Amino acid sequence: MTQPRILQLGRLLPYLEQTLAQRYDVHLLANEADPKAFLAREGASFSGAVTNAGLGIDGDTIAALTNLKVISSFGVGFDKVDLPAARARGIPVGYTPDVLNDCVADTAFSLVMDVGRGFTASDRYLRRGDWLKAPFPLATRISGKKLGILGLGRIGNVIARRASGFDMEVRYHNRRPVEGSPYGYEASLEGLARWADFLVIAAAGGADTKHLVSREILAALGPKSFIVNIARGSVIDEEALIEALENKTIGGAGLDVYQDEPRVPERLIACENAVLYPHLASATHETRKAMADQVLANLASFFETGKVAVAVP
Ligand code: 8YV
Repeated sequence: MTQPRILQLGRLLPYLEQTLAQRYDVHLLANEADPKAFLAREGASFSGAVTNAGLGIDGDTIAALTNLKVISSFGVGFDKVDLPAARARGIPVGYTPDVLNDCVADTAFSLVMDVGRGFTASDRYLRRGDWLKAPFPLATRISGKKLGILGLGRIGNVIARRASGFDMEVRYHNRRPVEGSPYGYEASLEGLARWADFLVIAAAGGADTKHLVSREILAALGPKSFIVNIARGSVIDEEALIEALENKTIGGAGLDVYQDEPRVPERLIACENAVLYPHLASATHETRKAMADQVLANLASFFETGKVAVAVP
């Protein structure tokens, strides 16, 4: 039996690339000098496409893959996958939720701690030799504080659980209250921002949440409170955030995601009251292996049963 032909849009974890190559006839689109011409020539030969959350797959690519039957994406976010285009042709989209919840929540908490206490800033301080001149400035206590979560979903709930270990009170804002949730619901994001000492963004990216954290929300957060984002850069108005950091109208920001990754604005990099991680929330050996296995399981189950194991609803 001939192996299904799979289009791999960009580079993936070596383990995932190797296993895909053992199981399928894989072609890496990123190797093509002229991807459009390649797709026009050979697009019809692919029955599957593998991508990741950062790359996604756009409508033109889906259209060029005229015999595409399945998409398998490495990541929980699908804001860069043209879902309407896939749905219009009945193409299921596999993704990798849940397996990364713990590591992403750990990273959210690291950012809460780091932006509040200034841990990475203190490391720079020591290495610069500044400790020899004066003690590191006092910071903000974490334990017992108020943690607001925008987006109490799979990851938001794990972040809330982490907060209980720090005796923090948790409230959240979603479009609707989550039935049976032990956490307090704030009907408006502005109300949540006003209440919170730390506002953590855990909402999905995409058009529905674009710039939800606006200038007004940042003003409601105020100069003693902090924002943390492990979701998508698009959820925050980055220009308004930079202004708030520069003018110190918020206490600080802990960020793992940005509007135009991996490019981070120089003005943001210059903000000492920001902690900046290079989109690493799920980047552990254990979690990335689990994500890769889910990508493989989604494809395998599709080719065996016609159904993707874990598909975007
Ligand atoms: C991805 C992520 O691993 O899962 C997501 O949505 O943002 C990360 O965990 C990263 O984008 C690689 O594509």
